[in-house]
Amino acid sequence: MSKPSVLAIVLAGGEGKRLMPLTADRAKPAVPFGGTYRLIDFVLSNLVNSDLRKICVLTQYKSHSLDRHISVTWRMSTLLGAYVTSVPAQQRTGKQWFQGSADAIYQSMNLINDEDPDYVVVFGADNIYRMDVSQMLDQHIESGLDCTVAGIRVPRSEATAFGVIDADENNKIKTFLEKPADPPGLPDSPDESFASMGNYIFTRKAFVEALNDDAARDTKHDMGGNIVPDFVGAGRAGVYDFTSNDVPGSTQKDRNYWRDVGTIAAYHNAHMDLVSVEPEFNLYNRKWPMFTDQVQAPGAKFTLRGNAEDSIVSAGCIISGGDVDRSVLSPNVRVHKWSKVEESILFPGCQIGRNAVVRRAILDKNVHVPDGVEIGVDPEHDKARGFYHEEGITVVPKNFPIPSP
Ligand code: ADQ
Repeated sequence: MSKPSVLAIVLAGGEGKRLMPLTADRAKPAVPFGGTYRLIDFVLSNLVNSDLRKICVLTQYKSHSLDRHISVTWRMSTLLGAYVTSVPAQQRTGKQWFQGSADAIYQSMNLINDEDPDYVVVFGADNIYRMDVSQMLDQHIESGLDCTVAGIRVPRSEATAFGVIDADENNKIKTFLEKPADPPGLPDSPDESFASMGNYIFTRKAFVEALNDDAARDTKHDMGGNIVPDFVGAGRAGVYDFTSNDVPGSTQKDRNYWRDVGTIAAYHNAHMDLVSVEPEFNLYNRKWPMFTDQVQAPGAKFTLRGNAEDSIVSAGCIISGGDVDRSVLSPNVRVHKWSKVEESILFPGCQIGRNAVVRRAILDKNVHVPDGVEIGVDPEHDKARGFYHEEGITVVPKNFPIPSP
């Protein structure tokens, strides 16, 4: 059997309002993660590792740093039939930006027509996980259905943020409720719901028809709100159970890890997992590598008894006499004498002065903490200085000028 042709579309237009101020200047998929990555690197690495190499990334909101990251890091060879291209909203069908995620694809229909694929893979750009997409594609093709949705069990209390799936024993979806106020639990586990991961595979012809039908109707033009329920209503949708996914090199612990890092607390938590001794999400699996742009910088340097424990320290950092504990340092960070950085995430170019304290904080790019300044020690003081503070975590916006004490 000849290999099916597949076009992958990555939806990367999300604003990420709940990640403010990290999304004040960049789209959510461009938010840095794990020291050197951006959120979008995870879905793109999964697609490329799964041998899906024709990829269009649909962008919209504050897409400059996202576009730059994609063109610098992810450019592939069209000669080899492999490409990752970012496609900004183009107002092709009228004088408006994309309405919802389905409209984003409808307005970019030329990409599907040009590539002429048998199947279209549509994935979100915001989640941290490792997945062999070819296993989901195999199930989709074998089922003969038009739409397959990836599903994962989540705590019922969190399921209001997701599409909730009820499927029969043959994985055919019976009902799909987008962000229900009172999500149903599972028969074998009432405190859990079966949630859509926002990752879909469609048979091309049926997908194009569904997008055209939806465009002609007065809907929200949303993938989870409209397109998927349409396929479910027609009895043409199945679910792919993410727990059956098996990625080379994954450990029992990091198998089926999937996180939405859409809030500051969830984002911080995911980083604390990365620096734990046995993390749930293992960045060091060389059989399924996560790719990103590697900065041109020398190795991290530790001088004057500078120390880092249970931490990720990226290239170009210098820890001169400071103490770093359970933290993630992006490239080119400086930590000076007698300072303390704990349970924090420091974006590129941050500098921590002498005798400074940074605790349970996220410092966006190029934040310079003057000598003796404390961040994350007194929440009221943090707020008074114009920092964000929520659920015990302080966030200092990009380039924020912090006065000396
Ligand atoms: P949400 O994540 O809330 O729920 P949405 O805000 O549409 O849905 O984001 C989905 C993806 O589309 C994200 O990657 C986002 O960046 C992107 N996106 C949103 N609007 C876009 C636009 N106009 N142009 C381009 N890209 C856009 C969805 C599903 C739920 C599912 C969760 C899982 O609707 O059913 O449970 O994802 O996280």
